[in-house]
Amino acid sequence: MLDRLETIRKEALDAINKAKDSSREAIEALRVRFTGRKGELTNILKSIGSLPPDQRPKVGQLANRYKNEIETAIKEALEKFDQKNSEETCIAGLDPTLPGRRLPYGRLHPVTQVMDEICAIFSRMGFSVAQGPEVELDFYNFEALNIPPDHPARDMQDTFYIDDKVLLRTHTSPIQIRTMEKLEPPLRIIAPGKVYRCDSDVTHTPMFHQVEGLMVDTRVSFADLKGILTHFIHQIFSDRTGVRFRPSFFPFTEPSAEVDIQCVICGGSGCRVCSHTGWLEVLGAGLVNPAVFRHVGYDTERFSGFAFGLGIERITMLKYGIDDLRLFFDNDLRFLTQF
Ligand code: 2NL
Repeated sequence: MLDRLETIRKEALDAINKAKDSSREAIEALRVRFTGRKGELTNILKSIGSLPPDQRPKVGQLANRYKNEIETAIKEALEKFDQKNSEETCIAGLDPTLPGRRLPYGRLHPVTQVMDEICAIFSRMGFSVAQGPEVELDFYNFEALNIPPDHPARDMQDTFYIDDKVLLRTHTSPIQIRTMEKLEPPLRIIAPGKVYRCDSDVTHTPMFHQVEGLMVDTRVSFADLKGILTHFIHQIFSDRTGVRFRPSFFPFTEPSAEVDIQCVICGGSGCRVCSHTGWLEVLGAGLVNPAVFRHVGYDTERFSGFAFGLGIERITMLKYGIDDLRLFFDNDLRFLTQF
């Protein structure tokens, strides 16, 4: 039995010595073969009980000593193998101990960021965000807004028609018409979204983004409109930005106004961006034309309201000093990651 132990010890240490450079698996296999649950040395330890009593202490001591010796040799062989392996990898230009590369985070498009910011400003003033379809009926896009059949906006040159009654919405007003059909006043909503116009050049894209707003209640006045829009401009630009309201015309509002801000580039002294006027047009607005209320069944004697609309790309360009609309649509990460 003692000879058998000596043989196993020698075989094991030789085999470990040979396997130490080959693979982790080969070294692991030797552990199984010699000191595993059914390993050669383990079997001897298990069979000690059947030996004559006077041999048991000697064989037991020796078997345990060799078992420890073999286990230590295997442990060292594995450690050496791993160390050598990682040293070679490092020499090959790879350091497996370095932390992994982070996956690049995506980010929101600047137009989306400004759209979210506009929604947040109006949310704080009690407006809810409304949504609606991009493929619309002529009724919601034009007729209910008091836009006459011969209006230039209805022309094939300006609007994408799907058939004579169905089109891509040219503004987000149809969202507000649909909301008014469903809900009674008082109402305070903003309607952000994509809009489509058959127009494409340096300063126009066939799809762009708009936010419209609508407030309806008893006794809503032009003063409410001025207060809300002035606060909005002070929030989105700066509370030192000058604001002015100029008379204008829209079929869906009466009276109507265009809202200018003091030029954000030159501060009002005159530059190329503001065509040397010191002012920039940023919003269209007005008191809702009673003709619109009649289309949605609102009582024009009891209720009045204001509405406004603005283009998000334009606001984003002014806010960040971007001079070319096409940058929003190129999807160039060198541009998009600056915001
Ligand atoms: C502009 C002008 C405007 C509205 C949009 C509106 C909506 C309803 C009723 C009445 Cl449901 N008006 N929207 C009103 C005035 C102006 O947008 O220049 N947008 C860029």
